[in-house]
Amino acid sequence: MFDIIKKRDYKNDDPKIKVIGVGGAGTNIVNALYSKNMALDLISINTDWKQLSANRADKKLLIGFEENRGLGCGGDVANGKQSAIEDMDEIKKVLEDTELIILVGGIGKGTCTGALPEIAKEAKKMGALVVSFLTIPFFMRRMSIDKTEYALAHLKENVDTLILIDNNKLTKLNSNISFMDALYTIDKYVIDSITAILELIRNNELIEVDFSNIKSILENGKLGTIGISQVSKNEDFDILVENCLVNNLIKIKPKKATGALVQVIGDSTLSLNTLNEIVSKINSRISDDPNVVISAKIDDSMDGKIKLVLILNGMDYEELNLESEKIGLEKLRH
Ligand SMILES: Nc1nc2c(ncn2[C@@H]2O[C@H](COP(=O)(O)OP(=O)(O)OP(=O)(O)O)[C@@H](O)[C@H]2O)c(=O)[nH]1
Ligand SMILES: [Mg+2]
Repeated sequence: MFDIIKKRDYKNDDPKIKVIGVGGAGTNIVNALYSKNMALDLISINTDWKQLSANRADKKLLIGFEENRGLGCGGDVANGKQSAIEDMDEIKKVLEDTELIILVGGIGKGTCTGALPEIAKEAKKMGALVVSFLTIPFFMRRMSIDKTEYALAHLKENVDTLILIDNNKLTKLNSNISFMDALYTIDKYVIDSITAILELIRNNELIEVDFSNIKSILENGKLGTIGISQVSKNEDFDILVENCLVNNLIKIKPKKATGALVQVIGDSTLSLNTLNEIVSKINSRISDDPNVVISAKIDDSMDGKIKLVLILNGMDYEELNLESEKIGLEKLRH
């Protein structure tokens, strides 16, 4: 167990943000975020000492040593859950004094599936806004489906906005994709999304949004998705919006979205008209009376291009198409 070794570069009134990776997949993503040097605290929580010792997070927490001697959970969900409960006092210290907690991990084995819902529960209890990025495992075995059901059922009440990434979709899109490329694609999506959330919170010179605006969208947001897309400013903005909605890794029904966070980034020629046009295209694609927060930023390096970050949520579990009517979504609705 180590203390925070590096204080991130917060301005005084910045909301405190922590990204917490849980288990192998989650801590790998935290590791990749490290080199981006963003103003957030990076925490890795794992039952596997070897993986943790090679990790570059600001704080690393080994949990469940009594249970498994630092050797990981070996896919045992009960062990992952028990590991979190055993070390909850240490976990609470990590969660303290934080406005936004982003939990990251891969469902399918023991640590993340078992421990992450317990960590989420505590984070919510402590009053943080909790957003989670989770990958759904390849459904090669019944056991993966059971674990997915377990994780989703236990997260439902304890996460404000849950962003799922379905590995099965990835293989459907490209059946020849190598395992390494699949992991890379997923990791990149999560990293780009976290970067976009951070940008949205911290850098909006043109139209400011404050953290409470953002919180009003993400709070109790159920299922969410993030799309990022870029076009040249002379292109059709339908394409810009459509590319944000066609999230390849999980199929969404935007018409059900009740909340939208919109960020538009362009060079200094970005006009109010352009913003209006983009927002009205988004409005026509989502539910009738959505809660929409808009922010805009000038970045001269965009040089004639327009970038859109679109976070939607409020979609219910019924709207999930997990490549898996196979999984008992019925169970999750109650
Ligand atoms: N995207 C991504 N997925 C990964 C990575 N490493 C593992 N996974 C997947 O994430 C799921 C969970 O695996 P791990 O994170 O290794 O499991 P764990 O939570 O550490 O659980 P235990 O090893 O049983 O303690 C599996 O479906 C893996 O295939 C990674 O670096 N990136
Ligand atoms: Mg592991």
